[in-house]
Amino acid sequence: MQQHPWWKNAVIYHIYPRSFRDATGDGLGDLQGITERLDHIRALGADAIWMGPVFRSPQVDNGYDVSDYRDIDPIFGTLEEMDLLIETAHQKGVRVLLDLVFNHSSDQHLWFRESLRDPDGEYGDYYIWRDPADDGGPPNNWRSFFSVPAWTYSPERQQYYLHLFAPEQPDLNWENPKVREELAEVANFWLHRGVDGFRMDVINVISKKPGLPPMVDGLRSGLYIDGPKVPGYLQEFRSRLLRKDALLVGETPGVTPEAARQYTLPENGALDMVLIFDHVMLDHGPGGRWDPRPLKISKLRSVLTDWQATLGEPSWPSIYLANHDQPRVVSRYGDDGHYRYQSATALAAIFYLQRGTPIVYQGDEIAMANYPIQQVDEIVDIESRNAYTYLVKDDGVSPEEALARVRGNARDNGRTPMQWSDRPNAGFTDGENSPWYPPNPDYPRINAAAQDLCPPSPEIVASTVEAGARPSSVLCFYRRLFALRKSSDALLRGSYASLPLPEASNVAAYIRQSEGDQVVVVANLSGEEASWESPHGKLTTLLSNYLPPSSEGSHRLRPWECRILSRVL
Ligand code: TEU
Repeated sequence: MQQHPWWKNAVIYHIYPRSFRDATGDGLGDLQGITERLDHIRALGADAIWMGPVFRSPQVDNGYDVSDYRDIDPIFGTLEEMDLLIETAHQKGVRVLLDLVFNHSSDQHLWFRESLRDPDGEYGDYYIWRDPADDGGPPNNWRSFFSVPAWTYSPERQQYYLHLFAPEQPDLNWENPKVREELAEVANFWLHRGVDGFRMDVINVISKKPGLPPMVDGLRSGLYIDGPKVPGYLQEFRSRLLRKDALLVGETPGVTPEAARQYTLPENGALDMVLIFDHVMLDHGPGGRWDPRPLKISKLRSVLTDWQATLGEPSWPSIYLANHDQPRVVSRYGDDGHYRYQSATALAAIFYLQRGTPIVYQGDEIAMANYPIQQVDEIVDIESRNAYTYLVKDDGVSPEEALARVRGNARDNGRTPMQWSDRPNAGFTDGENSPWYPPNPDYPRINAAAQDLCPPSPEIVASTVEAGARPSSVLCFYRRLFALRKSSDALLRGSYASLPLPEASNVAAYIRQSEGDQVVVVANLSGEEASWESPHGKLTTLLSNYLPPSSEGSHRLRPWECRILSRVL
């Protein structure tokens, strides 16, 4: 395994295709739109794109229910347009990662239709079927991630089938070697067409505990999270790939530190990186995602530090602020009002300069905010809508309270159309058709075009922008941040060591270090002034989100101020 492969230096840009750019004018994002906007991605400093699923799908879960793994859904385009996207991206120095949804397919996939029709046929054992329990009910008490029971009865087959997500997303049976072979062949079909790797959806739930024992206290870990055969399945999968250097990033909800290390140790030949979840659950109350609580910075600090330790050498972390399953980070953990620029840039700096590969979710580079959901009909995402329904139906929560609890964390918040300009529909679509989801009403003010006027100087140091000038835009800051990262051996390869801070402090700080190069990163993650003990030595400002930057040795941090300082001992 190469010591420092391309993806350790890279920045990955995460595209939610249906909301990125609609080039055909039907109101839905498409492959042509992605090809058309690759320059925006390249200018950010990104070296690869991860595209959410664009395969044929009934779109029950916006493409995470695949009915044909080898074809492009017509709403996104054609195989030829995918080939053109891959070719154009490569010409621009951008690698392409697809999103493989291999824990489950759509219930409209041929395999499932055949499995249902002919239990003894070739596909009979491609899914997880079980006889009813003695009382005629489901085989066990498992609940899905989407609030519904995890089993659905088929009168045709007179058995239940397992689905850890929606009933329209039956779990594939990875115990069946034919299934594992089929899925490796799907991956090779796309590698043959030139893709460079994959994000693998919920890949740590593909192995279920033998006997499918009952769930106790709602615990999934060990039951079907990080199940016993996940490492072996992944090693076998990698061994079958056309390209052994294909990048494999596993999405691993609920992954334990031990399992994450096991999946990413290079000698294990499983995954290269995992997408962890601890930092996107910090505002979950006892009732989970739909029982939100304010974020405690001390908890965020320890999560960041703990996972940097867990995935230290020789593992390698991925780093993300948000994605299509999460609310917008500037609304969730920052301040999408007065300190929007400062909080968006401070969060980007403290996250993305850690050791690991940054993954930027579309729209975060311009600080897009949550959609102002006022009524339940504006919650169209299946998981979020189910959460609302079951809060009212099962938990006896009032509709008003249920809306208040769901609206802030609903997945719809991060799925509104990308805001390209102040043109109608945020420049997402030029057609007569309205976008599939309305753009955030703040798009005339918050859009890429309005932020694209970065100071001419590509230099990194803040001083290239006249002292006292209004800070540049979030987009310009992101560009500088990733240019700085690319220019610094400490930030690319260096070690990570957090700086101690009092429990009550809202500051986060760490030092990245490689031979002779030290970079100190500090951010005040609050809207109040804060203080910190800057480390001794000669400090020089490389980048700040305030202009003029504070004096290097200043212990004072303004609201949401971040500083990136080089340090010479
Ligand atoms: O999400 C995995 C997952 O854990 C989801 O339950 C998600 O994290 C959830 O919203 C957290 O509350 C992946 C995809 O990213 C998601 O879009 C799909 O809906 C899901 O798998 C099923 O394929």
